[in-house]
Amino acid sequence: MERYYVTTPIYYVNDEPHLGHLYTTVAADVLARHARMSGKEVFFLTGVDEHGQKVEQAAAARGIAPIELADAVVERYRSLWPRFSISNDDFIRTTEGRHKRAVTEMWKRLDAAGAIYKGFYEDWYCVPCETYWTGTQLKEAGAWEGKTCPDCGRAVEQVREESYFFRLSDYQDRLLDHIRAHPEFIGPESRRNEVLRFVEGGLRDLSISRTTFSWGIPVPGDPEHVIYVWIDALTNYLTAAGFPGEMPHWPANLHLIGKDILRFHAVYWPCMLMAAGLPLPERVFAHGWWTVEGEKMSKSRGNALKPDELLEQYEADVLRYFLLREVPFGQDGDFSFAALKARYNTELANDVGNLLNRSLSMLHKYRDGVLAAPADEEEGDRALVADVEGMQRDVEAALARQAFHEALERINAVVRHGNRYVEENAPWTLAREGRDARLDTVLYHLVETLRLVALQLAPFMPVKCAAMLAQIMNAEVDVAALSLREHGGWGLLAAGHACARPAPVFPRME
Ligand code: ME8
Repeated sequence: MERYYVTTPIYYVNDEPHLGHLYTTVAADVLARHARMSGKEVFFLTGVDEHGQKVEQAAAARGIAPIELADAVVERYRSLWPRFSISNDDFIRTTEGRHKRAVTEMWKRLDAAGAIYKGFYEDWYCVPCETYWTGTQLKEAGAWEGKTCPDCGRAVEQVREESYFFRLSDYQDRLLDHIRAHPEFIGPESRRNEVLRFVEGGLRDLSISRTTFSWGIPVPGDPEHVIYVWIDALTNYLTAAGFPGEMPHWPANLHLIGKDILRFHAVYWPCMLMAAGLPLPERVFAHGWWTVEGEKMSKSRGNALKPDELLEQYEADVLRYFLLREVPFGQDGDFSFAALKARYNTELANDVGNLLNRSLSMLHKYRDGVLAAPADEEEGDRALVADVEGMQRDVEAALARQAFHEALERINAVVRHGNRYVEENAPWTLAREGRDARLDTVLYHLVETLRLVALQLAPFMPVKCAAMLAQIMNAEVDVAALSLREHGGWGLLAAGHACARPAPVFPRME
């Protein structure tokens, strides 16, 4: 069976879950659900990143031990995801024993390959970003005068300490070769170019241990040093796959991340894997950044949207839909309640909801809810069937490129087609004129279109689609067990099948 291994980043426990975390996780969930429906053996991983100076400091500020802080925040993530129908197969914590073993083994392999040496580290460090900057980089960014972080603008501090280094520079050419030979390795295209330019500019060896704090995994044989949090964190993708044991799921098919952590995933991570003699992930895709009502989300502004609070006002599926529909995946976007309501009312209430409601209402009004076999197909019927079949191919292709917005737009096009088809065929006139065969054909085409639309929407809105399918199939439908191969063919609804009475699935938002 074909495998599909997809990951989200593991989220820092010094922060509470917010809209950005939800975004990546929902996107990965849609791909995981779609891959399962396509018959693949899916491994979908998410989790939390618990080590590092930031966490140590956040815990100290609250007067608790780092692990206490981590335990509390982990629960926030763990309890949140099921409320958004997130179907992850594993949830990793970097404080788990399996992860410590994997990171320790990773270090040993890098060391055995001659990729690690001890030296002195003299640089500028941004604690909140956990990023090191050279003096040159600060000058280039115009941040030298104020000694501020080019990314976040906060103060950087100078450090000189003994440190282990990873020979990143040794892998520059191999990495360039790999990126050039595998155009699909980094997406979207603009990010790929960004990484190419960065690597072509020259890679500097990377400091990969710290002695100034202790909340981390110790360097094997030198416990004064803890392993740099990014070496620790990136290795999670291997840990969950079984490293250093058998890894049936590795290499991952897709690391889904935000653009903020692209360099770690598309430069450091592949070089580490090359050094350790392990295969590289197939693809890293970096999506864009959400602002909220035009403003950057931040702790200091206190405007970070909390997913659990959003649930007090909106259904999870509606949020899932909006996040993936509103912004072309890969670009930045703005979250606003006005935009959410507009999208919902236009595309879900007016288009999908209306098509479902009017189709099932007419079926009940004219045929007591029972479908008859379609008779003489006309040009317009065939066009609708062709559009539905085209949708199935196009959605598949769009999701293979992580183009969620295109997939949803394609599904919506079929829904609009369905609503046009109702107007063009005017079933009320067919009923009045007693054109029974024609009426049966039109009603059949409508319900079958709706069934296949619901099937395509199921990875995006599992709960809403279960409600749609419950009415269409007149039975409870387990969306997790849907199969595109088994249920995706046109014409599977049998003559004589009775649909349930319609009940609004997408009532208008006022
Ligand atoms: O970076 N818009 O964890 P993190 C969109 N622990 N996505 C956003 C976002 C926004 N405004 N803000 C955050 C870390 N994200 C590391 C990862 S992986 C080996 C280690 C999302 O908690 C986006 O996916 O800071 C981003 O990459 C991630 O949250 C960063 O989460």
